[in-house]
Amino acid sequence: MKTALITGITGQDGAYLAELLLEKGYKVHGIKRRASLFNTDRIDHLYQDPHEKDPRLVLHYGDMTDSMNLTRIIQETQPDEIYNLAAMSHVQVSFDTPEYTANADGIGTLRVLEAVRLLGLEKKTKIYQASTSELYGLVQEVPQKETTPFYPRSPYAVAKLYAYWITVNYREAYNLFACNGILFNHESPLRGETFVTRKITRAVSKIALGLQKDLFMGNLDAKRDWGHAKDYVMAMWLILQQEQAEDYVIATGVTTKVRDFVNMAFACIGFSLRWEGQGVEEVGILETVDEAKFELSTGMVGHSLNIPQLETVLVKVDPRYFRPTEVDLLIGDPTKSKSKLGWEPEYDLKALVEEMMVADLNLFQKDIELVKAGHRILKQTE
Ligand code: NDP
Ligand code: GDR
Repeated sequence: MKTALITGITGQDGAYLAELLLEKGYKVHGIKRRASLFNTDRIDHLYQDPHEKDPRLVLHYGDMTDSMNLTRIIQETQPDEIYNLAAMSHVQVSFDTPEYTANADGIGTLRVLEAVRLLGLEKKTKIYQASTSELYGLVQEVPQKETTPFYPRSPYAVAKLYAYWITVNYREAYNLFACNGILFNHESPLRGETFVTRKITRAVSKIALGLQKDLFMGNLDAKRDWGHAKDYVMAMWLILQQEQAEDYVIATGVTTKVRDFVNMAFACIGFSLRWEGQGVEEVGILETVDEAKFELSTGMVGHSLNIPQLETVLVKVDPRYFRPTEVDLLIGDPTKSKSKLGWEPEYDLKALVEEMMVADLNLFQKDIELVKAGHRILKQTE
């Protein structure tokens, strides 16, 4: 039985990867942070009672800023594969917490690599580093591939640039099997609530259910190459199953504007928007409603009173969500991963948006029931 250690197991990718590795018969160790509330929602369905004999999923308290802790966990678990997914992963928040981001995302990666080296595990342990398309930043070349020069545009991306190169350096200097997966944006119903796709699918679901009036957005013109997290964790695993340690771009090769993601989410509930104005003045206005689709998607037959009136402004721009430096265009070239890893994504963007919308509509429908029964107070704004 192979043993894997996942840092960031409580995050979106950690949850999908843990599920995949358990399916493949691995023993999975994960590092979680101590928090004042439980923070394991995404992996609770995988939980195994530690009192049972030989549980295949084991969680350890730890933090990327604590090298002694990381070294001890690696020594105790003796992993065949480490997936270093833990990071302060929000680009905008990294402008508010640049030093912490550098420590956790940049030096944190060094701590993992150095622990493997110091423990003499160079020949045993393979390391996957969660690198990112944010490294490309200011456009140098499109589509972006493994050889495209980097130009990071945020404290997050700069920290990840250090992590990328220290991974390459440990591979070259110490012959570690250490690889960067340069993953473009990937989303899912498990995506953190403040990333743009999930923010949109949650808000559109709440608007559909009459729980929210409008949606405030930042830069609607940014373009992203969005895939599904489930497809992307498969690529992580494939990267560590190769003979040679190499770096790979994982992307769909299709780019879409944030505004079009908003349109696609509203289309799932039968709404079409008309966009007027420019920059901070831009608004998305409800132009038509397909009532049959609305009723089908929300299950609210006979309750169509929740449908806002035509010509209502549903989307506004709030400059608060603009970043000091933006990444305007990301589009990846997955040729190498397709040919060398045999990786093929199963989801396209339409299927991804639909899955996220169905999940969020379900979530808030359940919330409404809990509120009605007096078990929960629903936050009106976020
Ligand atoms: P999430 O933000 O959903 O998850 C991040 C994980 O890291 C969480 O488990 C979080 O714990 C943990 N974490 C954060 N800081 C620390 C710390 N100091 N010590 C220990 N654990 C910590 O990210 P994703 O799952 O989306 O992404 C996984 C990785 O891939 C990240 O490194 C991200 O930067 C990178 N990436 C993501 C892409 C994407 O589109 N999703 C694209 C390219 C790269 P907690 O739950 O307690 O917050
Ligand atoms: P990103 O993801 O910065 O690409 O990083 P995010 O979803 O936060 O932003 C994507 C684009 O949408 C624009 N945008 C908004 N973003 C947010 N969060 N909220 C808004 O209201 C909003 N309005 C417009 C942003 O300006 C940006 O252009 C993600 C993270 O998962 C990183 O960890 C990962 O490395 C990269 O993807 C690849």
